Amino acid sequence: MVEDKYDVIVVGAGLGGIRAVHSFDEAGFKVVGLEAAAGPGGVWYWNRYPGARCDVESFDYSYGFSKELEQQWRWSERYATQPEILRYVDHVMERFELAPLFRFNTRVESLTWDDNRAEWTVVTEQGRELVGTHVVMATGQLSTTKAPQVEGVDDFEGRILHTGEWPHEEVDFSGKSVGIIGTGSSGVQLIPIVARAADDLLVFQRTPTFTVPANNRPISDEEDARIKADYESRRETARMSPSGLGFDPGKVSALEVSDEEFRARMEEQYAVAGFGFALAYRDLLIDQDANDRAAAFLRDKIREKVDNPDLAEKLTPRGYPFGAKRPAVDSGYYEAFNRDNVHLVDISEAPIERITATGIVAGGIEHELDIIVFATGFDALTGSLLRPTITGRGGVTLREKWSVGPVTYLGLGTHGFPNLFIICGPGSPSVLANVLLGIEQHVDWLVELLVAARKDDVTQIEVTAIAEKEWVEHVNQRAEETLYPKAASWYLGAEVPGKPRVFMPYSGGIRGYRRICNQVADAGYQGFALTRPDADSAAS
Ligand code: N01
Repeated sequence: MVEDKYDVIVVGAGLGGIRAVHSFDEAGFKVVGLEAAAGPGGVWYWNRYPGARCDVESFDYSYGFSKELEQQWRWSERYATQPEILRYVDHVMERFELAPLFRFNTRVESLTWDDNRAEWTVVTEQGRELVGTHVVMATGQLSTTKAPQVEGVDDFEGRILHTGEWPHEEVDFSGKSVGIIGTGSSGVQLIPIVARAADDLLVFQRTPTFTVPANNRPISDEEDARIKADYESRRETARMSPSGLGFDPGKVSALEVSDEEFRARMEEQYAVAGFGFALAYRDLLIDQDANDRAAAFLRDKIREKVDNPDLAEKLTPRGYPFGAKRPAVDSGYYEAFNRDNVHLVDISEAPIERITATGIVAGGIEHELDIIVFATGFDALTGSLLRPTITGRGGVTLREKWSVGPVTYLGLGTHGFPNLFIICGPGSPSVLANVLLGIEQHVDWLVELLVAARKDDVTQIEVTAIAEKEWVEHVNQRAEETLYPKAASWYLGAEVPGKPRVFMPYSGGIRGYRRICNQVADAGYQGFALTRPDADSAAS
C-alpha cells in the first residue's frame, strides 16, 4: 500500500540529511527524511566511544546557512567532542523544527525507479512504502561498520564492542583486560582513554598509522567573539582553500629548503596545525621525496615520544606515504604506550588466528581479555549506498552497475538512476575536504537544480553516460597526480577484502570542484539529461 508521496525523500539524518531536509523544505518541496537510527546525528549518533571528537575545527565543522545559528551557538573546544556535536545537532533539529520532517527507526531496504511514472518507490524494513519524485542519499561515507571475519567471535564470553556502534550507556573499563583491534583514527582516539581506565590494554596493530597532534584547547570568550565578529571571512577563507579547512597550502616545495628550515617549519606546524600539517609545503602529498621528508620528521617524533626504542619502531609507519592513508589526529596516543598497563601486539606478521571464549589468539599466543573492541573501521564511501537494493532504469541495480567500483558524475549522481542524488558521494571531494562544506555546497546546488527543474516542468534529471565517463577519467587523473593511490587505504577500497580498488574521492580540491559544479549549472546543467513529459531531453 502506498502510504505517502513526496517531492523529495532524503535517506539519512546525519549532518547531510538534516541540511538537505531543511533546505528542500525551505524551498517549498514536500520532503521527508528517513533514518535507521533512533535519533539524528549520523556518524555522531553511532560513534559514541570515549575520546571521539571531530578533527576539523568546531568553527568550521558547523553549518554556515544561518547567521543566527552561527552567532548563537557556543563551541567549547577547538575540536568538539562527540557529545557536544550531538548537542549541536539536537539544537539545530529543535531550532528549525525539523523533527516532524523525519522518521526515525526507519531503515530503507529498497528503492525502485518507475520509468513510466518517473518516480521512486522506497520500501522500509518495516514494509512501509513511500513514493518520491526525487531521492537524495545522505547516507554518509563512513557509516557501515565492518568487523573482521575472525573465527570464534561468537564463542567469546566477555563483551564485544565496535567503535562505530558504541552503546549509549557508559562502558566501565576499570579492573578489566581490554583488547582493541585497529589503530586508525578511532583506535588512536580511544586508546589513550582506555589506557587510563583499564587494568590492562592490549592494542592489536596490523598497520602503524601516521598521526599528527590535535593541539586541542578550550575556546576562550575572547576567541569566540573575535571569530564571530567576522565569521563570514573565516567561511570565505575555508571556501577558497582546496581542503575547505581554511589552510593556505604552502607555495614552496619541501625540496627547495634546507634541513634546518624544513625542520623549523614542520615543528611550527606540528605544534599548532592539526590536519594543516600536511599542507605546510605544496608538494607533501604529491611528491614522494617531499613526502619522505615529512614522514621522517613524524617518525622522529614517535622515537621522541615512546620510551622503549623497540616499541617505538613497531609503532612507526613504513612502506606507504604520509597522508596517503587518512592520518589520525591524536591526543596522547604515543604517550599511552609508555604506561606499564599498555601492550602492543604486533599482528602484521602473526595475524589474529581466532577468538576463544576468553580472549584472542595471535601468533600462537592466547591473550586473555574481558572486553574486545573492534576499531576496525567501515565499508567506506560505498557501503551505505550499496546496502539497500537500489534498482534503476531497466531493472539494473546499483550493486550491478558499481560491481567494478563506483562511477558517478561529480559524485552527485550516476547514469541509469534518474532523480537519484548523492550528498558527498564517491567522485566528489567528500572525505578529502571539510565534509561540512561539501554537504552545504551539494545541498545548495541540488536545491537550485530542483527549483530550476520545477520551474521548467522537468520531471527527469539523469546523468549522461558520456559526462559520467569523462568525470571518472578526470577523478582518476587527479588521483594519479597525487600519492594517495600508493597506500592500501579505504579511499581506494582496500579496507574490505574483494572490494574493487578504485580511488573514490575527488582529490582536485573542493575550491576547484565548486567552480566546476557552478560551471555545469551555468551551462544549463551540462552532463545531465533534463526531460519534460512528452518532450525530448533538454540538455546533455
Ligand atoms: O577505521 P580505519 P577508523 N585485522 O579504517 C585495522 C574517520 N574518523 O574507524 O590499516 C586487524 O581508519 C586497520 O588495519 P589496516 C576518519 O576519516 C574520523 O579508525 O587495514 N586489524 C586499521 O588499523 C577515519 O580515517 C574521526 O592494516 C584490522 C583499523 O583497523 C575513518 O573514519 C574519528 C582488520 C581501521 O582503521 C575510519 O577510521 C574516527 C583486521 N581484519 C574516525 N581490519 C574524527 O573526525 C581492519 N583493521 C576524529
